[in-house]
Amino acid sequence: MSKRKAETGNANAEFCDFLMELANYEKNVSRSMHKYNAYRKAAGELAKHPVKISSGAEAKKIDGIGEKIAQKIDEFIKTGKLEKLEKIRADDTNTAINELTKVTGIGPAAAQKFVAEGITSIEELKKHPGKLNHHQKIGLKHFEDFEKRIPREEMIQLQDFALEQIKAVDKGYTAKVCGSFRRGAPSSGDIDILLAHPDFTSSEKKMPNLLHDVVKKLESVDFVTDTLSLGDSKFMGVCRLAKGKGGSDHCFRRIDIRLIPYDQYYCALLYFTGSDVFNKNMRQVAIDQGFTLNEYSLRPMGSTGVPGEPMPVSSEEDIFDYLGLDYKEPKDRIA
Ligand code: 8DG
Ligand code: CA
Ligand code: CA
Repeated sequence: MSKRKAETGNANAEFCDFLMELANYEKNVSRSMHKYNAYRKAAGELAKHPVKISSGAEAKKIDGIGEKIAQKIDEFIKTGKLEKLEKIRADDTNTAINELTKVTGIGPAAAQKFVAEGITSIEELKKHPGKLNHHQKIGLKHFEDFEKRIPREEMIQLQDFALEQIKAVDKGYTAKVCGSFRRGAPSSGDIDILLAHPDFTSSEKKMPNLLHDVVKKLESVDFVTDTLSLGDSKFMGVCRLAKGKGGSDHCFRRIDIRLIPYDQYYCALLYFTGSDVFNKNMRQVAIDQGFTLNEYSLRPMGSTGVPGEPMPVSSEEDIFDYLGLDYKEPKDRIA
């Protein structure tokens, strides 16, 4: 998941913002994933609610919003702030942990360790390069750039360039930019590319070269500038567009490329298009309908609790169909 705030454009953005701030506190500081998920779900539901909520009681009618969150909404409407958040923000340890987890490669555990050692800011981190692994070093080097969201216009340029290079390696590749970009977001946190090739299916042995050849190509044209990690099927790295008109430099951007077995492409496409709250809800529908859904497949659950063979899937629509759902366009996949 990206570390930046979600794109706005919803009637309840104010409420979503404070719920996400609480969610991040639970994830990074309290390490309570349960509360983190509850706040995130509430924010997701509010984000897709078409009108602005005017009271906690009204919010409570929405699925995923209980008494405690309703009370916070009332407090925020009445006072314009939240006592709990004010306290969280006033605590130096909390703010330090939050700050450090903004660096890609620094999770809550690493951040807490740094803070315990007295490293409490990005500036302090820069004085201790020896304590950082490769991923964290690159994250710190490009910290300011990675904090910036990528405008849609630049996302389109990044997409066009990357996909053209991929096709130049082998016309057989299928490649698509998913994540928030595919959902039509006005800006994105990073570039998420799904890659598939008919030669590689889930019954074949791994074919890491299909991924590695693409990464090498993108490096050779000075698009990919750093590697954070490279495995058989997943590349995490940094890229940058060549100088724009007038020679102005573009920012360094985070890019993820995943190689997906050809027969699992549509389940992966659905998953990596998100949003993650939408995915969570869809997985629950699958369970309710007697299936199990993940980034690889949709499988019927037998009475013994053992999933059966994957359903044949040749489009995202197929997955919605099996679950008895109306198809949702990517732009509508909020929650
Ligand atoms: P953003 O980059 O613009 O901030 O948003 P995003 O594109 O929606 O988020 P992302 O963090 O880049 O993840 C891409 C998609 O992957 C996301 O839309 C849904 C799916 N996804 C989940 N759960 C998780 C997860 O825990 N980690 C990651 N990396 N992706 C996830 O549903
Ligand atoms: Ca993304
Ligand atoms: Ca991503």
